[in-house]
Amino acid sequence: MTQAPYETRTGHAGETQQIGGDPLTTNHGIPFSDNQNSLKAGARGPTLLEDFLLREKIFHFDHERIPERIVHARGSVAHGEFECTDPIPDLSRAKLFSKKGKKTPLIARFSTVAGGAGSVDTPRDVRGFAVKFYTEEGNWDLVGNNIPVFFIQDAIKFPDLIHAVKMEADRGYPQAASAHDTFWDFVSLMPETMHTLIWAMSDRAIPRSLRMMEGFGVHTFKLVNDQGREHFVKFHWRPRLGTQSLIWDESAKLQGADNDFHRRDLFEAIAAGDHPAWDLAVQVFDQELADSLPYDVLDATKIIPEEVVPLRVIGKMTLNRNPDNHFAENEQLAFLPSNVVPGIDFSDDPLLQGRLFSYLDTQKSRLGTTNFHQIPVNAPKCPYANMMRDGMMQTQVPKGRANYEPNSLDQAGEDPGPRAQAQGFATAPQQISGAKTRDRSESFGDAYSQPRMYWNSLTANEQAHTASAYVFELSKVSLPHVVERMLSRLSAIHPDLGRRVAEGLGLPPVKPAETKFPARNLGTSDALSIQKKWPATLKGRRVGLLFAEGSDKASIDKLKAEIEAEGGTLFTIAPKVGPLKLKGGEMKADGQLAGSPSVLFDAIAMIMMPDQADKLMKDAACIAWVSDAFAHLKAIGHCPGTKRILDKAGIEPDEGIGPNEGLAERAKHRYWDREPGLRDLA
Ligand code: HDD
Repeated sequence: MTQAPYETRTGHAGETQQIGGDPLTTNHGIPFSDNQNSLKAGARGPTLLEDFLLREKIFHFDHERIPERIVHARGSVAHGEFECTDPIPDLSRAKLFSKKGKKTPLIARFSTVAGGAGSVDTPRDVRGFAVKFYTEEGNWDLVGNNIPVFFIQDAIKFPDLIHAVKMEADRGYPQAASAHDTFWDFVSLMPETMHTLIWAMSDRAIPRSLRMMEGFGVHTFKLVNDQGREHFVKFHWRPRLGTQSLIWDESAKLQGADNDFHRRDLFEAIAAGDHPAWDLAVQVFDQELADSLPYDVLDATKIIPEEVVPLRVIGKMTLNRNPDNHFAENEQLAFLPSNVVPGIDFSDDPLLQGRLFSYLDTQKSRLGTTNFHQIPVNAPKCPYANMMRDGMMQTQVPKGRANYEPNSLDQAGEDPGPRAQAQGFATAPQQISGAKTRDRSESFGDAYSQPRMYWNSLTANEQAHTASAYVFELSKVSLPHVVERMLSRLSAIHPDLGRRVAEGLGLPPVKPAETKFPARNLGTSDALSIQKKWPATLKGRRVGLLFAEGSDKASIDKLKAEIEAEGGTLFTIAPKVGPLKLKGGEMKADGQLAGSPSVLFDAIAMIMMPDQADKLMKDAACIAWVSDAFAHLKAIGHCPGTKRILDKAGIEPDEGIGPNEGLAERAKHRYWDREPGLRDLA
């Protein structure tokens, strides 16, 4: 084969029948004729050492895996593009922001943090939100999360944080869960974790879809224009589908229903041409504003509320192409926060500074070579040239004698190689003075005011979810002193929070933890709540329809058209997938009831004749289907024949429940008001 390795096709030659196009060859290009049988001494005899085909194939298989990422091991990727919608040459000389309409290719990777590569998609966890922009001036990697703050302030604590949250060192569990002793032991000893913790206990940590998450660069970065003028900046991604979350019981059940719920959702949407999009917005401010804030902008455990520094949308990311190969484009994808382009620079945030070191290092460990930048998904799409040479897996063949710089080989008429350019990246000059010390600035000290602001900004329903999440997690902690210490921290955030969580655990209230920096009142920020911004839309959402033999096909078609007209999709489910005979035609279901619980959908509907409904009511899966949808606060549509199923499930009608007519409108919402009557929340 003559294609570059990235484009290498897998041949499909069978023993006797040629299925694909290319001849099946070894890795060295030798065509071979039998991929079914090893070389043996007689048909029933031992395998011969001579069998280089067997040896090469098994050798390669034995070495197929590389170490998974130490954090963010499980992720989903998609290719796309960034379009500049509001150029900012006055703020940054980065070319990707220079012209309206300018497009830059990119790849995005969304991930959970704690679980391994094969773990589930919907645990309570922070989500990674990493974007590699292949700009004309090299790669810019914006390696952020779906939560705008981080657990710790200094990179030196990162290994401790991750050791504490991952499965426990002796027993190797729990996988992909923070609800265990070591995590809460560590965080309860580290007040700086309180702000990110309260975000992680809120619905932010159980997103409905990767397409419905906000993203944040977290740190304060710098923008630098071509006069060298600097501004501080924070980066935000805003999903065009709005920010939406699951509820806890739903996310837990989804882990059984579909481990790949988020990955599948992203892949299927892109495959269907429903390309998810985000606005890229910046919060830009100067040193003077930074100095006026009651917290330090270099502290990654703090946000700057949008009410203080508004967001300015400068571009749009659209994800429009699925990966061709999971290993090549996801496992081998390597992000480096140190990849910035001219016009973007780092701040002195000590967490960011440590990250600049860590990511380069981890790529060598995972990808085995300093030449990982040559892997196609990591390689810049612009030319690159330097005097770095050789190393394991060098796939390029540099020409000429010049492998050092400066050189004067051009005077002898030879190629002297690349030279530094004045317009290339130059670190923004900055005066630094100070004693060499391991101190932490006092300005990083306030651990409770912003968590209090977050708590105060949530709706009553979101507060109940958050307090209940603390109760759930702490109920899994077997060390009473850890629970007590944590309760004292929650009381320091807000007395109501501490009291509600203690009550939820069946414990007496605990006095607020002593601190030099008690919580101040920073007011509220509506932008922090998901529910206050929840979009009324069916776009990107899925309605599950249960039908059976004899259902009215015209009613099904009508409902499908209504859902699709609003941008949603209808997924049909029947006790057997069929094709089933219907009144007015025949239809095959998309899924079987037993394998398609209602957690997979944003709303449900039923269309059935009364006799079929009577039959189905005896199936526990059918009752669970409707009662779960009800408990997960979803809209339910029924027809005259199926109302009896709701009655059997003991479902009290409310505004989310009604005939299939009107479901397309009702399905745009979740019914938060239903929840207090259903669930004993803290
Ligand atoms: Fe990190 C991966 C995000 C702090 C060390 N991190 C990783 C990924 C994301 C983040 C999204 C996955 C990238 C991918 O999809 O391949 N990390 C963050 C954010 C942080 C942060 C938003 C704080 C604001 N990270 C952080 C610190 C350190 C690391 C302080 C170490 C000192 N992170 C790593 C790592 C990983 C990583 C070990 C694992 C795999 C990788 O880098 O490529 O180096």
